[in-house]
Amino acid sequence: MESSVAVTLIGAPTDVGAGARGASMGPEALRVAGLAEALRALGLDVIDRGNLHGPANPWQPAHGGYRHLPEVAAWNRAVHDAVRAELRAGRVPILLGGDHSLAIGSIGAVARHCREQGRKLRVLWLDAHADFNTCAITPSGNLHGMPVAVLCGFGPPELVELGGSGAALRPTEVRQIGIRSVDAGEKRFVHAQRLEVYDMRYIDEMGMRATMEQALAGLDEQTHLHVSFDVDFLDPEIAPGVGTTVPGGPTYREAQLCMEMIADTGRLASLDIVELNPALDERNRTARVAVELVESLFGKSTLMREHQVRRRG
Ligand SMILES: [Mn+2]
Repeated sequence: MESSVAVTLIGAPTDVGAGARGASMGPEALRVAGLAEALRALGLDVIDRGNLHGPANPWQPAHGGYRHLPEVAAWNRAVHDAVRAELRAGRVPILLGGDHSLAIGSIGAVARHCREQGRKLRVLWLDAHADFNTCAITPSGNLHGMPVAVLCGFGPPELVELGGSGAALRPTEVRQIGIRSVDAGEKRFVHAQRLEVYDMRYIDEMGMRATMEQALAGLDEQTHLHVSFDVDFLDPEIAPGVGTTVPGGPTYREAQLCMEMIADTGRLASLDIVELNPALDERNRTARVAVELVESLFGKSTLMREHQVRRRG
C-alpha cells in the first residue's frame, strides 16, 4: 500500500497584478466549490493553511512600466516562503490565487527547491496568454502578464531574485499550452527566447492527446512537475469567471484529457490555480469546473485505469 499524497492549500487573496478586480476572491470561491473535500474523497491528505496576508490593492497607474510593483513583490515573498515550507515538509503545495503574478513566488520556490535537491523541473503553463511581457513591451504594466518572463530572468530585480540569485527558470523548462492571445512585442520575445508553445492552432491540428504527449515527453523519476493553471486557459463557454476571457479555448473534454494525461505521469509535485474571478462568474460555476479538473489532475478517472491497477497490485 503506497502512502497517500499530502497536499496543502495556500490562499493568496489578491488581484494586485491584474487589470480587473476580483481574482482576490478566488481562494474562497474554490473552497466554497469543495476543493478540499473533493481531494479528500480521492484519498489525499489535505491541509488548508488558510490565506496569506499582504498589502491592499492601491489601484494606481503604472510607474516605470509596472503597476503595483511593491505590492506584487510583497505578496510574492509571502507566497514564496509558504510554498517553500510545504515543499521542504514533503507536501504538494496548491496555490489558490489570486492573479497569475503569484506564480513568480510559487515557481520561484519550486525552482529553488529543485536546485537544492538536484531535481529536474518541468513547468506546464496552462493559459490563454503567454504571460511573457516585460516593462519595455507591456501594453498595460499589469504584472500578471509578465510572470514567465520574470521567472526566466527578465524583469525587476525585486521579483527576478525573489527565490535566490539569478533566473529561476530556463525557457527550456517551460511548456505553454492553450495559448491564443499574445501581444505584438511579446510575440517577438517568445520567439527570440525559443519558448516551447503549444497554441490553440497546434491543439486544433494535432489534438490534445498528441499535444500533451509532446509537452510531457522526457519526464523521468528525477523530474518535479509543476502545473500553473490559469483558469482562462479554458474556453469561456465553460469558464466565464475570469478577468481576461479569450474565445476559442479547450473544451471541457479537451481540458479533462489534458489533466488526466498529466495525472498519468505520476510526477505532479506542485500546482497553481489562478485568475478565477468570482465577480465575473455565474453562481460559482467556473470554480466548480476548476475543482472537477483538479480532481482529474490528482487521478480521478471514470474507470480503474491500467497504471492504477498496477500501482495498487
Ligand atoms: Mn496567466
